[in-house]
Amino acid sequence: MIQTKKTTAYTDQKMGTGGLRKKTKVMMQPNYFENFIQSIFNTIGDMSGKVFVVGGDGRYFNKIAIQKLIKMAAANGVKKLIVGQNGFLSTPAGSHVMLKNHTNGGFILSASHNPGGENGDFGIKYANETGGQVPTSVSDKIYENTKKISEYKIFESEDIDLSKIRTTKLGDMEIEIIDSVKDYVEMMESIFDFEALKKLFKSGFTMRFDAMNAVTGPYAIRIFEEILGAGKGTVTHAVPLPDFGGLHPDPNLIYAKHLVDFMYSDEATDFAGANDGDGDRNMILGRKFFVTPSDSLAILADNYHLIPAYKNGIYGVAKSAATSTAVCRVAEKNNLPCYVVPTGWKYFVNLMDSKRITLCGEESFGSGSSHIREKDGIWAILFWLSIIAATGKSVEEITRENWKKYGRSYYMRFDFEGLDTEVADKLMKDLEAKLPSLTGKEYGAYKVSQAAPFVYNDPVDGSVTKNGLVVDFSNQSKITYRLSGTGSSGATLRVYLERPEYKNLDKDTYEMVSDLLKIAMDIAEIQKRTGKTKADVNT
Ligand code: G16
Repeated sequence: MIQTKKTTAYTDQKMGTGGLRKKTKVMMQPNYFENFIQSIFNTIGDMSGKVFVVGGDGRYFNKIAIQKLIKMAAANGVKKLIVGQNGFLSTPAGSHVMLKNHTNGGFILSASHNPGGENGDFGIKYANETGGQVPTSVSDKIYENTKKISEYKIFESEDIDLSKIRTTKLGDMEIEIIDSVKDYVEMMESIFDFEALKKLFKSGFTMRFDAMNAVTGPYAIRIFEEILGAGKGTVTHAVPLPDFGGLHPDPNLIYAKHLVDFMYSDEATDFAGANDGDGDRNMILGRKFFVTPSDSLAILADNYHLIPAYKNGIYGVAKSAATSTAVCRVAEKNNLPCYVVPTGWKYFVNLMDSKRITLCGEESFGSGSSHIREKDGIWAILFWLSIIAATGKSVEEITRENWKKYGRSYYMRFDFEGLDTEVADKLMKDLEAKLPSLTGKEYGAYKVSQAAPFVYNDPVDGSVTKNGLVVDFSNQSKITYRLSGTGSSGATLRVYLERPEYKNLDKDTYEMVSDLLKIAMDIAEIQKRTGKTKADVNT
């Protein structure tokens, strides 16, 4: 039976860079989740004939939230939901299911790389018919609706059993429960040469994949261990747990330190990769070697011709403004356009849909292609394995060759976490006001050539987005400042440093950017304003 329930609006349901992300306990407040979902439905309007995909990364509150979502969809007149078995779908697998079935979009319940559990974070990624997260124009409308919501509709019924692959009904709505892994695996098989990868593992090549106790475990076991023959035990932390077993599922040098330590030990495998909570981020490691996400993107772009799906050519590449310029150097030499967008995967979607780009990526450990409209962690690892299989070279050799060919961008990100929101906002506002006065200023060997906010004019829909503040130096070095859009409380200031070099290719990254770090701290008065003498996380 359909019930209409009265509710009171919350005022904090504005989506950030990766959907709506909050503390799990905030999401679990009475009607909080329901209000947000109903506001999306209200924004869509007529729900008749609509088909959506639903899944999540298995974190705490997922099961309850998915049942609520199913019952609300039925009550709001949705025609059909396609739901991952047991409620599981990685973000890339979800995007693929959306595109494959020509749906109206979908919901991936995940706070991505943020920690899970009752005291962790929960999130909702809402995608439209593009298979990618909605543009700001749509999320703004949803936000307006969240502020005036007064009732929501829900179907009163028993929970739906999601454990079996089958088709069932709730009221008039059809529910198709699908294998969460199968479609994704088929897509990967259509992009990469799996026979070549099988040969690679047969030759004795070793790898470790860390699923960080999150959603990619079952995908990775199927692909790496069962199909490609990488051997049992290749996939670690393979069972998705509601609290990710206490791991912070962000595959970087800090939160996947256990994997980094392993790869710098004598037991190291030839290759290692890790994914985040919902499977869209990736980290690439070789023996005693870490590949920065910016370098990884440049290397993928330089080797697209080795992959069956891209061998006939790619349209172009794109990166976020905070990502290093390495990929654009590759693009330039290969006569490909290189677009620079604000942080947030949604900005790549228009470029893919209009066939302007094929490959794209970000410094935040995300890379992907137009096979879907989200970044894709396992895809990135298969891409790297394919380069290794085709060239017979190690991760380190491939990376060093790329530096020799195109130059090396020494690159680091420094995060100042847990800041008071007002302090952080004021820091950015005052810094922006100060930017024009910086041009021409000299800081030791560094001379400011330009300082301005990053402004993006979307070539497809004409929208204008301002995100981040950029200080460029005459030696091509760059400082970018921005506030994170994925936190669940307080503010995080991210400071991104890049120093391109064409001769000094074997230096220590931290040493190479330490002068820039001092300049960045100084220009933005970080210590004075935040009390922090150093960043909380360096990646
Ligand atoms: C999300 C977006 C990414 C973006 C990242 C930025 O990632 O999908 O495109 O790069 O947020 O995070 P922040 O605003 O904290 O720098 P994810 O993996 O969290 O969905």
